[in-house]
Amino acid sequence: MASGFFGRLKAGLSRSAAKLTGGIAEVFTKRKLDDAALEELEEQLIAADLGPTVAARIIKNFRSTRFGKEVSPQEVRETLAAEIGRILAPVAKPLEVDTAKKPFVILMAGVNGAGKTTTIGKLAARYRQAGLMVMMAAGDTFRAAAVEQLQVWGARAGAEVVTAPANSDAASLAHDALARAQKAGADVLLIDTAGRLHNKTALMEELRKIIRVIRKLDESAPHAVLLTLDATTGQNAVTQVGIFKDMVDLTGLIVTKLDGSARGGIVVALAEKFGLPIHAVGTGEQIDDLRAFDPEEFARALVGE
Ligand SMILES: Nc1nc2c(ncn2[C@@H]2O[C@H](COP(=O)(O)OP(=O)(O)O)[C@@H](O)[C@H]2O)c(=O)[nH]1
Ligand SMILES: [Mg+2]
Repeated sequence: MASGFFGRLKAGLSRSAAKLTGGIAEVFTKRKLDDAALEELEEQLIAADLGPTVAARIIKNFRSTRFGKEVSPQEVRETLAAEIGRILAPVAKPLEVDTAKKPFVILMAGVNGAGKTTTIGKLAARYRQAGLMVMMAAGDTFRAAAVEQLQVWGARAGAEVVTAPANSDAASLAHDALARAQKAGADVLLIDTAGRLHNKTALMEELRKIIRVIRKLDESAPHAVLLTLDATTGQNAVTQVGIFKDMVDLTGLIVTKLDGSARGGIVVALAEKFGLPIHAVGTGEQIDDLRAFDPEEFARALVGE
């Protein structure tokens, strides 16, 4: 299973890796590591979405250990993978569901299209497979299609979906859903939300209100506040974390669409900048395309090892 996952992740990240390693090969074919080479490498790292801070740190490391030496692209890749793995290791934390909470409440935030609803469906399936009773709240009440989409995932995963009529208050729906989940003795409640970032104040108020009203039923809820990010948006994902962090106390991230994206490097930038746990990564649209985040494998896949 691990090798299957790695194969899939590697395939998914092949475009990111091609971008990064293609650049490295160009810079380093039979070449001494001098200032010009380091500068070019730094540009490649930034172009691969690792972010300026990570790029600078990697360059500093290369400079202190290899300056003036002839370096092969293979050596550069290995050093990069090791450095990236070190940056990712502290944030790779699976989401632990505390089954003493009945239910363990997960609030899912993120902009439209990031993959919130899909990820909720995948998480629900995973928890069902682990034998947990799962419920979901269709908190994106603005779009009828969003509610239907969650119902499809509910049917697939085997989880009840609590809905409300279109345009009704998301917070009162979340409240109802938690009350029902408590009554039913559910283990996990996943709350979907809208992601209309063009109206930041309204979105912030909505998310905060959801949290306020569910705390009337369970002071300790929500037990996780996750932000779903679309890797293909590149540096924009960094901006989004900043915005959502100001709205709510995020407890972790899920990065989607790493399959076929050329921007997998963004995960490294996110890890370095925020230090928030990265609980899982999305590698496709299917129900089992959600994987625990393994820093070493990710680092190796990213450099095309
Ligand atoms: N390729 C790929 N597509 C994804 C992934 N996660 C979600 N999607 C797709 O992205 C689109 C938006 O997802 P959705 O869950 O509706 O986003 P939401 O608006 O945040 O709820 C849908 O077409 C999903 O199938 C992923 O990991 N990989
Ligand atoms: Mg949605």
